[in-house]
Amino acid sequence: MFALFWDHGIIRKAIENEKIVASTLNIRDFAEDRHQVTDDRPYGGGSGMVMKPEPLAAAIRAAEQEAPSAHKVLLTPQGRVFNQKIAQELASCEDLVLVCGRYEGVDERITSELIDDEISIGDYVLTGGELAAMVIIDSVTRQLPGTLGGADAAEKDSFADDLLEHAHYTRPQVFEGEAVPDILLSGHHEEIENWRLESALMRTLMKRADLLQKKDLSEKEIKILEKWSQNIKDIINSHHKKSKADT
Ligand code: 4GS
Repeated sequence: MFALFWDHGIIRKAIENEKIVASTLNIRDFAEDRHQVTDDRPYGGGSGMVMKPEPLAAAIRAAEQEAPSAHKVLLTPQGRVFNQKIAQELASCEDLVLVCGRYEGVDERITSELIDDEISIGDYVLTGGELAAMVIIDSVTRQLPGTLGGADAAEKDSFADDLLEHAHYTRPQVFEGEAVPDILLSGHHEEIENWRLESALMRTLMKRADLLQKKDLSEKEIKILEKWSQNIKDIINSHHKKSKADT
């Protein structure tokens, strides 16, 4: 699963430019028996299998040999829900060991004895932790200096400041009858920045009001929200006046 992941785009560049070093261990290779069994039936009965502790422990310890001070993360729906803040936190770790479970789950003694941190990429169930690990590697890598094409685009990202991105446009100027906003063609950098902030605020209000609720608003942002609020009040007011005049 990881071979394709390492081989494309920004992750590939990050590896080529030695911004990250990445490798995988297959838990199966740490099974002692001839059939390389890594799962077993759950104590207490029931359906589904559990990951055996011995091969998993051996694999984690082998990873630790490579990176003794690594932060060891288990990908599991039981974990804290991943977000940009956690991505930044993990980006500050020198080394990470990401443990991917299969089957119904891992033996609890692995979690309690060998794992530092449990992370979930969201409230849904995957067939394995590998995709979750890739999500984490992807978002953590792009936090590292020198991994993104542009002049550190990670700092301008949505979520870094609890705002969604402003609307984006590229050529052609008119696409299927819809034109690019004039202001973006004007060359007035300050007005363009103001437009982008207003666009970002509007999109966040419409699509993710929960983000705006918890955000630390700047003076400028409050001014914009107050302007909208006043506009809406004016509209409602004139509507009331009209209704009164009608009766
Ligand atoms: C997640 C998740 C996950 C749980 C792995 C059942 C196979 C599966 N991992 N975020 N066993 N959501 N893991 O669903 O990280």
